[in-house]
Amino acid sequence: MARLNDQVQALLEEYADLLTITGGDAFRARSYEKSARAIGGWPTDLADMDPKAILEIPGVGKSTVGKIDEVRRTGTIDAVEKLRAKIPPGVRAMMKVPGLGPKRALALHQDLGVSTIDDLRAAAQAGRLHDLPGFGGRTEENILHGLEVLHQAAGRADLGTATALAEEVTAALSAVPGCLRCTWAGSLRRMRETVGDLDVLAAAHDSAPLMEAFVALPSVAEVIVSGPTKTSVRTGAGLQIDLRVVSPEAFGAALVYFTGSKAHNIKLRTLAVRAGLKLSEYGLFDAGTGENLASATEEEVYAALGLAWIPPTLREDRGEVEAAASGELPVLVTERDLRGDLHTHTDLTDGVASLEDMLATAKARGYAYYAVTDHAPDLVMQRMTDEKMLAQRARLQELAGHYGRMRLLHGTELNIGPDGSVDWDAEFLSGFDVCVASVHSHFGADRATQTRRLIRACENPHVHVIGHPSARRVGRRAPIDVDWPAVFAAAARTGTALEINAAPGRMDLNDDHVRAARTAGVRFSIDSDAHSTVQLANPRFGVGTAQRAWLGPDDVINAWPWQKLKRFLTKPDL
Ligand code: DGT
Ligand code: CA
Ligand code: CA
Ligand code: ZN
Repeated sequence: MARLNDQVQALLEEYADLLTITGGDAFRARSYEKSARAIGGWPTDLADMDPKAILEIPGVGKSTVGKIDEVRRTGTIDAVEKLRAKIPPGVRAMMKVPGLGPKRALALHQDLGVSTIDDLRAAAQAGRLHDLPGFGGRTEENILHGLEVLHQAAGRADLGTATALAEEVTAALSAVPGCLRCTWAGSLRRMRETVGDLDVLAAAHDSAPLMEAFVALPSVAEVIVSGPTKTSVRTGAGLQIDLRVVSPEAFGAALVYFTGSKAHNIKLRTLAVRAGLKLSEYGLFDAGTGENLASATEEEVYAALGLAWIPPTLREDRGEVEAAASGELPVLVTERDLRGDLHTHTDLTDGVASLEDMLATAKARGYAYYAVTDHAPDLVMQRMTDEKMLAQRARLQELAGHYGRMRLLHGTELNIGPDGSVDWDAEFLSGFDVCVASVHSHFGADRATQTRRLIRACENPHVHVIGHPSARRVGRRAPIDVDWPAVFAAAARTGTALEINAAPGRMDLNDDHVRAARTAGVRFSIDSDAHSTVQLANPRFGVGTAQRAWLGPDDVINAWPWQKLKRFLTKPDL
């Protein structure tokens, strides 16, 4: 099961949305939103906490404690169910369309009788939304974009959700007597940004105890098919998990096969055929004699094909097989290479943990440096002021040396305005050790505007990193429309790093963009964008993206020692 915290967070966020659109008390809605975030970011699983301890989570009151108890007992919240029932399911689906949002979805339903996603698409395509109040400019186009984003993500889980589930399932199965190996394969092992289903592989002489334990897992809601070699289930959240149990002698070949990708497997099989061999999920065989040449480990299978072992994140048939054949596989950046985090928040803005708690968790990660980058004042709802920022800087100076060798950097996350300008004047900006600058508004502007905007931000001598450059939200918001080659060239020319934002809901830049940017000579920063101590563990997901783009430690500025990073943070005169 995912943490109870995540389940409660999702329900409370939905409750806040439903309250807002059904005309409920806006103050109550905001307070539920706040407790939702606090609970999602709380490091201890709610399931292991008593009500008194839960009440001590900042932003959590008695009524929320009652709702948490309800979720624990029933899996849902009655008040949420009641509000859900008031709104037709098609309209609730429309509310999730990026670019439309809850209020406009409800208005369309009430004024035009548009009550399904299909109605909405037809109306937008026919240009019928154009002249409605609140639908001006590029709204119609953005809604069509949003429908595309939803379609691509349909039924797919983000990397964070999928990883948590995979860890839970493989830990439970590994504990079953007779289980010799258990790991995940498929797109999750390749660390794609979303995962269609989970593929779990186990080795045992007798599969029955594993299959029994699997279908009895608490997160399993439905068994789709069950047999001695393969069982498929669906979780309560709707994600499919396939478990395959193989004999230990065939584990390596099965792991290669079920890790994929399909394109990578086809390439391997072609290679095998040319050498007079046959490759399957059971092993690599001599096509003539049927002799088993390799099957127990992945290394043996690759070696018998004349290849070095290929890291799963590369297995997409993008040149990795050729590189493995000629001994030219890249040295990839790993999570252990990361020496710091350059984009993090505290409860001074929208984080849910204190500065001290964030620092203590960062120190435990073994970092050599750590930047606090709370939001800047142009994001009005964050209520940042010069005084608050300077007080935080003073506090950081007091804390210097309190966290071992970890160097504390004072930074900020600036807002890139529609014209490419950022918060504060040059003098104030020069007081920061590091500035991340990100797009948080005007997502619908046209390509020329967005491109100019990002290039101008790169040209700003105070901006070191462009945060979540495409501003997309996985499955929820389309990327902004940008001439990427032009922005990559500007980032390279100005010595501005582009972020690989590792929050699983962002994953921004994505692997394709990172690959193109690297070719253009860009450097990257793999950041957590943590708003809680738990999220400081996000960088592992960004490392997946970096590896998929073939990045090595030299390409990543927060894999550099402090002295080298320090030089990078002094931008060249343009
Ligand atoms: P997903 O689940 O859509 O995110 O993507 P994958 O890559 O996990 O795909 P999935 O679950 O359909 O299959 C898992 C792996 O099994 C896949 O990466 C490669 C292998 N596989 C599945 N079907 C085929 C096939 O028809 N031919 C070959 N060569 N391999 C296959
Ligand atoms: Ca899969
Ligand atoms: Ca599958
Ligand atoms: Zn941001």
